[in-house]
Amino acid sequence: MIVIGAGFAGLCAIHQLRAAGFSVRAFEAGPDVGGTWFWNRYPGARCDVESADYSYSFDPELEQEWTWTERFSAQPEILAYLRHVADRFDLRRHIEFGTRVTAARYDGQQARWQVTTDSGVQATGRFCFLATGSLSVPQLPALPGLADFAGAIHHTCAWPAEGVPFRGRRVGVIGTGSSGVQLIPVLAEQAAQLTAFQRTPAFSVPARNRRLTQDEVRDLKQGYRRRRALARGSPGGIARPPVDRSAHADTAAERRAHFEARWRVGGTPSITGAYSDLLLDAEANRWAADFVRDKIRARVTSPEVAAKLIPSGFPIGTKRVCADAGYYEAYNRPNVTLVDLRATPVLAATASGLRTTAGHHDLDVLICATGFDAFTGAVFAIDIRDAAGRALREHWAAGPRTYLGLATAGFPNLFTITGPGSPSVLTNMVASIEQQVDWLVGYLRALRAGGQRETVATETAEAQWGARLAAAAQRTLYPQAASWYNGANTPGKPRQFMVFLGGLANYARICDDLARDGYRGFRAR
Ligand code: N01
Repeated sequence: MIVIGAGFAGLCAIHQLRAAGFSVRAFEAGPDVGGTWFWNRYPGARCDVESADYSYSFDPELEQEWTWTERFSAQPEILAYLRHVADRFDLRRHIEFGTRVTAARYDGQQARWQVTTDSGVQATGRFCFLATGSLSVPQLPALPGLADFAGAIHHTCAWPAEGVPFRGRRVGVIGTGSSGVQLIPVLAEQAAQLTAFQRTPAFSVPARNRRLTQDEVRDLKQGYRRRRALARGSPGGIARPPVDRSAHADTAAERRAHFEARWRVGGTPSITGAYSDLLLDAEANRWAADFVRDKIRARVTSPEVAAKLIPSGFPIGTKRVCADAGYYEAYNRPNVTLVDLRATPVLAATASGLRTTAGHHDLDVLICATGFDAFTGAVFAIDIRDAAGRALREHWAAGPRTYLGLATAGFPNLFTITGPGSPSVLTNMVASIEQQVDWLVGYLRALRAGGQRETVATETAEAQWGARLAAAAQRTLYPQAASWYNGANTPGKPRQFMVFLGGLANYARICDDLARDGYRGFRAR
């Protein structure tokens, strides 16, 4: 088995494949394990899924020996966890670090993948797992003059290990998505002057992170089995049952009280998960959005600044809701300025800052919190070709085509973990990763038992899955936003909703039914 990537998905795949008796060789571009959690080490980086859910369930001893300290773990703790997992299960010996896979070619005669790396290493394996991450290829803004900027430029996802000094400096942040929203309040406390360049205001809700008490840690450790079962049976892969009530079932006062109660609890699903139809019904969505807009107004002292921060033009939740700690309050500080790029667009970077239509902003450091070429960026970074030499990039030219988000017609023995077309980013990623890896390992065991060495998704299965994905998206409000869920954030990318919206439990049921039905949709030999 070839595994590409050693983040949550890669480590899980290595562990489970090895446990099933397969030999594994893994490649990781970074110098250590961690993937997303290795690279996104900007100040304030923190998960928006609760620590207790955002962890592996495959080993009860691991659950008992690891102690999460906060409700939502910060990046250093998650990275420490992944390092611990790699060491505890002796996974590192399978991984070649600092080695980027540049090409993968299928040999139809041998039924094997041949991969090439930037260090000149070649390897072959019967199956190839792309554990390359949904959000791992950063995007820099295409600004004229960026190369002339004399100060330091950093993307949030390529943060220097030694950190970046901000004290006494004039710092600019472009981008106010999840990364910018986490970073800005931290930088506001350190920088002499912070200028946030905002193109689209995000909806952000308080994370309400806090340290876990000893009692909570004890209860968590005692309750893991129940918690995991609940998470697996839920749409989001988290141990909280979804709300099964329409927003229309409540009066305006009841809704307000319900939103208020959930606002006090905090976290990304607190508002958009408050009712079952908030992402299906425009009016219900507006009630939720207006509630958050009122909260933003209340959090920002200047009505002019608040007006710039109020999101509009897309339903709440159709671009990812951010979870913050003091984001809006940061704009109440005298050293923080908000630049609305829709009113005053950036014209160019200069040697000493950014020029907008309203004037020049002097900067010593520029941070790009400008997001990722999501889902397909990391796949296309590898020149993947089928036995006839046809590139996966060509097969996906009009948008990614997958069966179950796991496999692609014409590309045998190649699997994407949390790939386009799977529930992935709209669920707890760790739960989704484990479900997919376990299911695939089950399939590979079945193939081995049957003496089969090749499997490929059929064109029909792939087309039907694509139609199902698109139909599911059309039933929701999601297509109304220009987001990285549908490729709109990447210039030139085809617009296609890339997430299966049926939820994790439903998806797992579909996968299990197909398995019982002889892995319908795959052709094996
Ligand atoms: O990236 P984003 P992110 N000029 O794409 C702006 C996960 N995550 O790194 O919306 C000016 O969301 C862009 O503006 P617009 C999470 O799933 C999770 O913040 O395209 N601005 C937007 O404001 C998240 O959704 C956590 O108009 C430009 C921002 O940059 C995903 O990662 C923390 C621009 C990009 O926002 C990505 O988040 C961090 C340009 N040329 C990340 N190009 C947590 O768990 C882009 N922008 C909490």
